Amino acid sequence: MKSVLGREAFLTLLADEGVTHLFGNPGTTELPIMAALSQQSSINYVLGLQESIVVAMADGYSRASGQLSACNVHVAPGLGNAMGSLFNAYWVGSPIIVTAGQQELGHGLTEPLLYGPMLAMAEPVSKWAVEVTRLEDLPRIMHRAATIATTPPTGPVFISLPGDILNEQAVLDFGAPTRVDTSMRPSIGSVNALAEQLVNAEQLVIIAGHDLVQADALDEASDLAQQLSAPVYQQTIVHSATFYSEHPCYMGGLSRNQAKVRKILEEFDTALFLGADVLRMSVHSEIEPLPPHLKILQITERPAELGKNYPTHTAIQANVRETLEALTPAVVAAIDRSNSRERLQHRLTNLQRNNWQEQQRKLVATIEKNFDGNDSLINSDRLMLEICRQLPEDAVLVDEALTASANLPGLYPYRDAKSYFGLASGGIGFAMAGVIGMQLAQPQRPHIAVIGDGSSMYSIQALWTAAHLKLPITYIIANNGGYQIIKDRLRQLAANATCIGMDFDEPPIDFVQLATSMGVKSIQLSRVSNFGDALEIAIKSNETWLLDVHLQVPR
Ligand SMILES: Cc1ncc(C[n+]2csc(CCOP(=O)(O)OP(=O)(O)O)c2C)c(N)n1
Ligand SMILES: [Mg+2]
Repeated sequence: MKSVLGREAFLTLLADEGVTHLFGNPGTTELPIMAALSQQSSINYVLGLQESIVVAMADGYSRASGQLSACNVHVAPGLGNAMGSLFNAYWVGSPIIVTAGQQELGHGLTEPLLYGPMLAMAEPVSKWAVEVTRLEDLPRIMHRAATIATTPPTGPVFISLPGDILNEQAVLDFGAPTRVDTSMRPSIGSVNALAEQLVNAEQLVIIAGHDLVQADALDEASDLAQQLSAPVYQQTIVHSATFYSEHPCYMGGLSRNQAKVRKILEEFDTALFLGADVLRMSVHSEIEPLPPHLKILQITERPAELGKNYPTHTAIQANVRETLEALTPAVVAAIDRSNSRERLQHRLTNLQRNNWQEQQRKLVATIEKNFDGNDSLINSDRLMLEICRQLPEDAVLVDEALTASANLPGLYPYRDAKSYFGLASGGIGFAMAGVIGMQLAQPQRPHIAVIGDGSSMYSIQALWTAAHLKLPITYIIANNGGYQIIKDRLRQLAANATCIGMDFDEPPIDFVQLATSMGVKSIQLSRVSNFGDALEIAIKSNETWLLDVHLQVPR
């Protein structure tokens, strides 16, 4: 064992935990880390020009790779800037080690510039928040942080790094990483009982959720649905590709509208929530989305989601993929035992009349019908259709376009678990930076991010990082000149209200100039044909592009 500086140990420990990129924004309290970075070659530093961007990049990296990521923000005000992004990462369960430099131990007591209670700030949005108070503890803290972050329910952890700890030298035992094996199956008894419930249900529905993406279990979920000929809906909050859209059993999203959800679920007697939250909603409604007669069966690795809001008949804490591997054969056996195959297959014929593919066909026809030629001005549905038509097979689509992408889940087929990422927590401003982390995690895949003009402006300076790293990302700004969704909701609340503070018109925002100023190629478009051509050029260029698409907005 040799003597090392704390700052060098910090980077070595990150590398030992499998971290390859450190997303960051430096200040004086991070200088020790910046000094150490220049002495090593295993960790790439990715500069973000504001801390919310730094954390969103790490979040994007973890969401796309499923792996631990790391980021480093500046002391209290920097962590403050990062809170919105940390909220998003916590909500979606991204395993991130978030660190910040802190003033030297004891110096904080005198309340110098920038000092603040970082642990108290980070705690509500972290699985664990800790300050290193002895260099000897650094290896244990780093390894424990990584273990906590990566163990389901996964999520970010926060470590405060005082300057004197980073600059101190000591002989350290570096320890080693631990990854907890949580690939747990329920007991055979539970699996068989669940299989019976599923086969004997008169009217069964499956709700596909986020755990399926995290566990990469889309094949397994498809097999189960196929065997049961059960309709599958996507969970209420759409933020990832939870099921194969073109599967004959797939019916589309449940939506976040209580009345619609209630109407869909009303006709079933049993619902299997497969790695899904049970009806997490957005805005309040007097309507209860869950029909009282519906029997809930739920499988998730996130214990706090089990039986959280509703009595749950069967609540299983287990890995969805492992459970499905045991459950589907048990279901097949139960079907054979009860001679139910014919009854179940009959369901499939009914489903196919109105499944996702059929709905998509109708939606495309409606959009086409309202379309008067390639030279026409583009509206949001046409924009989404063009994007779907042009996307290369292996593309990743990142979506934060709010009203403009309302019909996107009905048009864009999810074909693998890492092909689509949407707004998760409701906190906007993720996508501009998130797509950078995603691109770094899946570098062989072209990335296209469609983002509302309003949402993009929360983190527009992420463009600089994309340009700096020369990333093949095509940003598409769905530009409707303001906060359309807020306008729509205000009109629902008070029909005659004037929309104050929701338009970007005096002056309008010039996205082409913004992009150009940060080294990103850009063009403004408003016609369908021009958009199609520009998108093709942008995707093929292998460079960062921003297409500023001015949309026709219905008044
Ligand atoms: C961090 C954060 N700040 C504010 C909001 C409130 N909000 C939700 S949607 C929205 C407007 C989004 O505008 P844009 O991206 O242009 O989409 P559009 O509604 O125009 O389709 C705002 C301000 C939010 N959800 N999150
Ligand atoms: Mg807008």
